[in-house]
Amino acid sequence: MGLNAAQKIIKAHLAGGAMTPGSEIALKVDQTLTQDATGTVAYLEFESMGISRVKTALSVSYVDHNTLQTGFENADDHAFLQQFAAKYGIYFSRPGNGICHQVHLERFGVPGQVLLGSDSHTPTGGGLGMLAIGVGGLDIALAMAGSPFNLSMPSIVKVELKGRLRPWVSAKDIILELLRRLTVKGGVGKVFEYCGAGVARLSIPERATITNMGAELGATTSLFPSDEVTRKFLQAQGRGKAWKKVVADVDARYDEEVVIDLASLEPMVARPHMPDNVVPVKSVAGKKVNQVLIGSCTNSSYKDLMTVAGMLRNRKIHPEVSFGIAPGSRQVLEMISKTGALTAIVKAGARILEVACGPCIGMGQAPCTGGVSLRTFNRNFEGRSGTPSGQVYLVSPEVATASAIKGVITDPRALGRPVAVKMPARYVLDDSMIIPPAKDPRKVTVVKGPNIASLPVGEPLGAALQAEVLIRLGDNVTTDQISPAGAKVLPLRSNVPKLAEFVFSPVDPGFAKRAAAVKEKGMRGVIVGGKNYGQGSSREHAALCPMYLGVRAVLAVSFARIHKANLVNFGILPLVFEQPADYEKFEQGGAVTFPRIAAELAAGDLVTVDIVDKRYSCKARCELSPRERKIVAAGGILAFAGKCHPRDL
Ligand code: MIC
Ligand code: SF4
Repeated sequence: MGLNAAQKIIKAHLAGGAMTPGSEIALKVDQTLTQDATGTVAYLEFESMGISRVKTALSVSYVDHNTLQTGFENADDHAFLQQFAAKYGIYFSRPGNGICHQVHLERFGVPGQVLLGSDSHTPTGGGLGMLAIGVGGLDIALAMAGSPFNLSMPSIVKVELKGRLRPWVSAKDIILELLRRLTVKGGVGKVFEYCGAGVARLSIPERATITNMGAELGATTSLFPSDEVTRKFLQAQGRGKAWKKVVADVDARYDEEVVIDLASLEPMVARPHMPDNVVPVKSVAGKKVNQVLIGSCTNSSYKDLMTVAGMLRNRKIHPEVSFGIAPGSRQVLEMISKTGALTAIVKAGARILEVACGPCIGMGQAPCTGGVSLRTFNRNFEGRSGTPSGQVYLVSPEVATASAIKGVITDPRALGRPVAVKMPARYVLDDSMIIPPAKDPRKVTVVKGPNIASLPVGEPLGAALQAEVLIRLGDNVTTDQISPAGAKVLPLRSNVPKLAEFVFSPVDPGFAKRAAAVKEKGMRGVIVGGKNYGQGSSREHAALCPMYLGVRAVLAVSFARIHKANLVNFGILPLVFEQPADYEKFEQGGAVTFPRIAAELAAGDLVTVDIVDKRYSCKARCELSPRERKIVAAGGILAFAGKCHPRDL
C-alpha cells in the first residue's frame, strides 16, 4: 500500500513509535524557527540545558512581533536574541527583514524536511511541501538540543481540490470554506494534505496562505505536494538545489477525505469574532467599513501586494476608510517598490506600515470604537485588534481592497476584470539582514536587559492535591484570552512574574489576584473549560504564567493541541471530563480535591476529582502518554533540568 506525502516525511524522520493515528511518535527535526515574542523564553530554556551549540541542521531566530518599541524592553530583547543567536549557532533575521513565516518560505524552507516553529502559523512552510509544525518554546529548545519531537501521530485528511477558481476568488476563500465546513476545532489531531488537479494552478504563496490558516482549524499541520510549481519558486528564490519532489503515491491511503470544487467557491468572509464564522461576502455586502488592513503571515506576499496595487491603480481609498499595508518581507517590499506597485498603493492613500506582524497582534492600528475592520489576517478573536468593541472581518486581499475603495463591504466581482499577477522568474535576493552565527562564539557576550527575568520552575505533584476552581469558562477559549498580546502586554513576554498579572485579563481582570491569594493559602488552582480549550497561538506563556500563579490542573471537555502540550511542559495536568455533563457541577470558588492523583497518574487510571462542598465525586481522563504523565508529575520539563539529558525525557 502506498503512502501519502505526510506519511512519507514522517517515515523518513521517525525516531520512535508506530505510525498509528493517536499513538505517540518521535520525529527527527531538521529546522527550527522562533520569533521574538516566544523566542526569548525559548532561548532561556535552551540555555538552562547547558548545550553550547544547536544540534539542528538549521535554526533561525526572527524578530517580527515586538517591533513597536514603546520602551526599552523590546529593544533589549532584540539585542539578547541577536547575541544569543551568534553564540549558539542560530541565524538571526533582523527586525525589518520580515515576518518569520514569509521569510522562512522565501529563504530557508526545504521540501520534505521537518520544521518546528514556536509560532502556531509555522505550517505556512507546508506550502513548500515541508512538514512544518507549530509548538511551544520548550519544544523548540529541546529540538535545538538534539531531542526528537514527540507528538501524537495525526490522522491524514486528503483535501482534493477539483477544477479552477473563478475570477476574484482566491486561495483565502479556499481555507475560509474549509473553516466554514469544519470549524476551529475540526482539525485537531489531523494533517490536511492537499491534492487534485486544482493544486498545480496554485502558486507557492497561494498554497502558503492555505497551509498558514490551516492553523485556525486546530490542525497539526497542512501541506501541499512539492511539484514543478515548487521547483520554479525555489529557482526564482535562487535555491533550486533545495528542491525535492514530495508527492503522495498513486495508491496512497488517507484517514479521511474532503473534496472542494474550486469552481463553486465565491469570495468569503469570516465575521467577528471567530475565523470559522464564515459566510459569502455578498451576504454582508454594503456594511460600512472604518478600516482595511493588508498584511500578516497569511496574505502579505508579492502576489498579494501586486494584486492590491493592480486594483488600486488610478483609484483612491474611500475618504472614510483608514487603509494600512504591511508587506510580509523586505524582499516583498523591495520587489513592489521596483515594479512601481508601491507607488500605486501610496497614491491611492495607503498608510505604509512596518514590515512586521504589526496590527495582526495588536501592535498599533487598533480600530475606532465599534469600528468595522476588514483584514487579510488569520485571526479575529474578540479584542485582539486592541479595541475591545472592534468588529474584525477576515477576507482576501481582493475583498479588502474592493471594500477600501468603496467604503463598504464589497464583493470584488463588482469591479470588472480581475488583476492578473505574473509570478517573477527571479526574486530580489539580498540576505544582508540575516546574520549568520559567529565564527568564534567565545567572543560573543550575551546581555540580558532588566526585563529578562529568570524562569519559574514547577514543583513535583504530591500524592493528593487540594485546589480551588479559579474560573469556569465556555468553549473555544483562546490563548489570547489566557495570556493576551497587544502593545501593552507583549513587551513583558520575557518577564513571567509581570506578564502573569495579565492572565485572563480580557475575560476576568480579577483572576491573577485571586489565583495569587489561593496560592498564598497553600492551595493550588484549577481552571475549568469547555471544548477546544486553548486554541490559537503557540505561546507557552499561556501555560507558564498560570503555572506561576499556582494553577495545577485544567479540566476541560477537549483541548487544542499546542496548548495541551504546553500545559504538560510546565507541569499543569490537562484532564478531560469522563462525563461532559460534570462540567456543570464545577463552580468558581469551589474547593476540589484530587485524593489519589499521583497514584492514578502513574497507573494510567482515570483521575478522581471530589467537589468538596457538593460531596460529589467524578472521574476525569488523562489523555497523556506515560512519558507525559511523568513530566507533569515532576512539575514540568524544566523541573527535570540537571537530572537527565533532554534527549532522555
Ligand atoms: C499569534 O498570531 O497569535 C502569534 C502572536 O503569532 C502567536 C505567537 C505568540 O503569541 O507569540 C502564535 O500564533 O503562535
Ligand atoms: Fe505574526 Fe499575525 Fe502571523 Fe502571528 S498570525 S505570526 S502575529 S502575522
